[in-house]
Amino acid sequence: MPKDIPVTKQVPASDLTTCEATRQMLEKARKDGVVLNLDRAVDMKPCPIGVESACCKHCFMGPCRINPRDPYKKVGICGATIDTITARNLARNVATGSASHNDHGQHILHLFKGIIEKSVTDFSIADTRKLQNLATELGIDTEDRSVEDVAKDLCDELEKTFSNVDGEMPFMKRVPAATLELWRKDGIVPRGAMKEVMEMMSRTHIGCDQDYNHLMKQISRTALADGWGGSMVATELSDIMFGTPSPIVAEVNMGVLKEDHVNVIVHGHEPAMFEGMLAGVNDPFFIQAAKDKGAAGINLVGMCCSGAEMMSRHGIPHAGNFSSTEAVLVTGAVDAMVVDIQCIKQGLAQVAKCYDTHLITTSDRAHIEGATHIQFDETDPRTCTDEVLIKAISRFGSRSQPIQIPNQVQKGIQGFSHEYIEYMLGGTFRGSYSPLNDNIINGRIRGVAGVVGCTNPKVKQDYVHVELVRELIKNDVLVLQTGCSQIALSKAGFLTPEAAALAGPGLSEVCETVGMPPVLGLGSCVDNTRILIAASAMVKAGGLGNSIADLPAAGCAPEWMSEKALAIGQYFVSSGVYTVFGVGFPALSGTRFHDLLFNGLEQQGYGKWGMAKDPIEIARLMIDHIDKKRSQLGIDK
Ligand code: XCC
Repeated sequence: MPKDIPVTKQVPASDLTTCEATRQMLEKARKDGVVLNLDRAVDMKPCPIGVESACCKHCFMGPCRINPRDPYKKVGICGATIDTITARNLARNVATGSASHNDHGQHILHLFKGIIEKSVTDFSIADTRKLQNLATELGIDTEDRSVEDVAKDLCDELEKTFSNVDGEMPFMKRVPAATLELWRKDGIVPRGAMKEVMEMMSRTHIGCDQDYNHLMKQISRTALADGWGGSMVATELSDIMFGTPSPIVAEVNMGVLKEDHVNVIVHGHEPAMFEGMLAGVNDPFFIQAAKDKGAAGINLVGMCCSGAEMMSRHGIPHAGNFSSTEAVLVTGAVDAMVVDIQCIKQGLAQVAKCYDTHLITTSDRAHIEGATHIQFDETDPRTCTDEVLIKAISRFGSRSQPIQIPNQVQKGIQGFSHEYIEYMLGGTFRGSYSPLNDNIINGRIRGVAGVVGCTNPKVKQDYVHVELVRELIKNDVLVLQTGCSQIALSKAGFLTPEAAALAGPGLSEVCETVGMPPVLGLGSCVDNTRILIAASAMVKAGGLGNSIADLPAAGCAPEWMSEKALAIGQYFVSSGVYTVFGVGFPALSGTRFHDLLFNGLEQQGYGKWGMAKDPIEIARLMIDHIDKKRSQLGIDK
């Protein structure tokens, strides 16, 4: 086994994760002399100034470091205050997060265009009804027109999401009037994503925008260009091309790997390569090739967000979230891990080498030193996916590693698109049969919480996600989930109708009547836009105020780690949602910029940020906010 870089200290594996499968694999890795992310995290001492975002390295006169205990005692060499420094740092985090989702969305649009123009023939339009509905919503004439004509107009319209340099993004048509009015008044309606990200980067250059209140506006605009822009394009067009999710049973955790099968894991974010792999593994030629090597078949499994998306849409099994992607390779059972973009740790290359697993990159935007690159091309997907399968089948035939697969596996119901939630809860959000708004107004459901986002080895894996959600549903708060958080709760068994027994009396009554779990999984991180759409539909259905900020709702990313999470958090705040982050927050408490984020924005009519580390404390903050909104709406009892 190749030598790994050793760590200098270790703590018990059970201190690092509540995921039993990951714990077992971490123990095994240690015995094997292999170092995983969870151990590297213990060994790392994050910079105490950087963690407070009190350091500026936007020019080379510095880096300038501000003392977090006395932040107004000093300014940077250029004179930048702590507020400017922190605002600029957050601005660039949000710009990166927004760029990531918009890049994803633009790729999805490109694929859609390829289908319309027939340069892409391996994919097609799966949901024509959604296509027509979306086109109508965006003001495109659909009457007596072919699907192709409507699709072409929709494509042209959605292109503006990225390319506009002025005006308003197409999806502004979906924003509740009062929310949009506030954005217009403050000049933060996003124009085009490329424009917003470019302007954000330009304004944060040394000596440019140095008023944190003014920077805040562009931070909001750049974040809104993510949630109501590229992410929404990604979700909506992926549904149109690959099918709109509806409830489906899927298995989660490392026990989905099968010792007697060729195991292929797809990890990343964009659905096209994964969809291509799905076609490949069902090809009788490859099934036979696997059997010829002694395998019972080919087992295709997902991880992280593309896994969450494929699980929601097709019930593909899911092996685990962000903190488990290295650990899963320690099973020795993974014949190939195929990746595209985002959240793919470079450490995977070394762990894959130690366990003789093929790590295969497929996107021209993400190569990894030590991995094999096989370019995925939407116009010819099989060239890539066939080569991946040949490598995986061949590795199965010559497996040299002892196999140890944790037997943890949990079934759950996935695939709650916003369309399905609307249908399930009464056809409209305020209707005659058990609709969501009525149940909120009558108090059976106290409010709605979005619990989303990553896992972060600074906290025990999955612990904050699970304990937070447990407390929320106990207090009759309906929980909507995406991303790695959804996987944490799926592993813990909360995405089952039986979990209604853990809910408070009101929520459990609704769950039992409708036959739904108290925790609804909506998909990947771009699918957070389903929460925005559901929130808008709740406002428009009436009875819960005029803007998203009026809703008895709150959001949380309890174990966040990525810049995308900051962009998502900010677009929820700017849309009107109180959003609590766990782990920590990159702004210094007691500074003016921190006060703007955590108080001032709410006074201006937006949502606001919150931060707490303990799950019960996070739940208390969210429930108090929900109760405050209920009382403002006059529906508290
Ligand atoms: Fe990445 Fe999307 Fe975070 Fe998971 S939740 S760690 S961003 S994979 Ni999106």
